[in-house]
Amino acid sequence: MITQEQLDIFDEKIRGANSIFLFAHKNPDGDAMCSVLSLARLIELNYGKDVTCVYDGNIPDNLDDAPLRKRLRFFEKIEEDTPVDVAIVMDYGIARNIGGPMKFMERAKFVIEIDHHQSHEKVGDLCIYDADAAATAEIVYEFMRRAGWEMDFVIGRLFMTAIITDTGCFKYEKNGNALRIAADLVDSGVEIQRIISGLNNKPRKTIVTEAASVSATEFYFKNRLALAIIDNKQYKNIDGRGETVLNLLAQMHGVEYMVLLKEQKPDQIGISLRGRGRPVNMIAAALGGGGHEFAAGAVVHDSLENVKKKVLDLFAKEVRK
Ligand SMILES: [Mn+2]
Repeated sequence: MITQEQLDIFDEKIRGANSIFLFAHKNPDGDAMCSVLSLARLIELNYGKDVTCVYDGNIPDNLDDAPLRKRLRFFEKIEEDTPVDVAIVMDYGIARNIGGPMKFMERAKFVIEIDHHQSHEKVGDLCIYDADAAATAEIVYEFMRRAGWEMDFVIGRLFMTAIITDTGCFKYEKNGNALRIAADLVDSGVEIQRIISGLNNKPRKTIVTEAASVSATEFYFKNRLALAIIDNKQYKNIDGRGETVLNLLAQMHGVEYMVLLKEQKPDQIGISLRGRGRPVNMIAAALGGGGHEFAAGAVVHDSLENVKKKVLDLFAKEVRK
């Protein structure tokens, strides 16, 4: 629930700011990126203020065609001593996920956070948080409505892109809100099909690598857990996520848990976990990560072999329950 007090503080701080920075988690996904870009444009449209949008890590290739994509600047390209009056950090989960833009947050006079992650760690002076939102963009949309801001078609497309990516095309919606917002956006002229085909533009090498990883999937616990691997040699071919791998595994009969291990560096393994109606966030937490109930992840600094054993040991306890 967005309160009048939150609206008032936000309004006062934005009005008084000359330098506003927006960012989300490192390696932004569709929701992280589009939440930042939609709020940036809303502030420009409704307050006439210029904002700076920054990121760390990589943005997946399939978001190349998203509106305003070019407005995001790599954090190292910003001049070191740029003052920050207000920093708005979005869709980040825990502080460690913020990465490079953390330095802007640390020297900001006021920090606003907007998030929907279950593993949420409060870092801001003003916290706008809703664990029931299927995407951070949903909170931005609600905030916009409550504030009575005007929006435009570009903002509508950004909202839809965020909702579609974070809900996996509405599969992971948590209540009717994502659908209600989407319905309003469709009424205003946003075309779901066009946004989805805009997102279907991964490089060939990514799909080929993801398909090969699926072919080599290993199965455990009477086929209830499917585990796929992308080794360090193949890792450069994917956009950092390997979402297609997890989506394909989730289509297999009988599979309840999906695990993807990505060897980002020889001793650094990215772990993506998905559960079909089965929580996986506590396993991510046990590995030092976090996320959502049915979609979570972690990064562990150890060999691929050791991480695989660790993950399977954790699941063994869970599967037996
Ligand atoms: Mn999100």
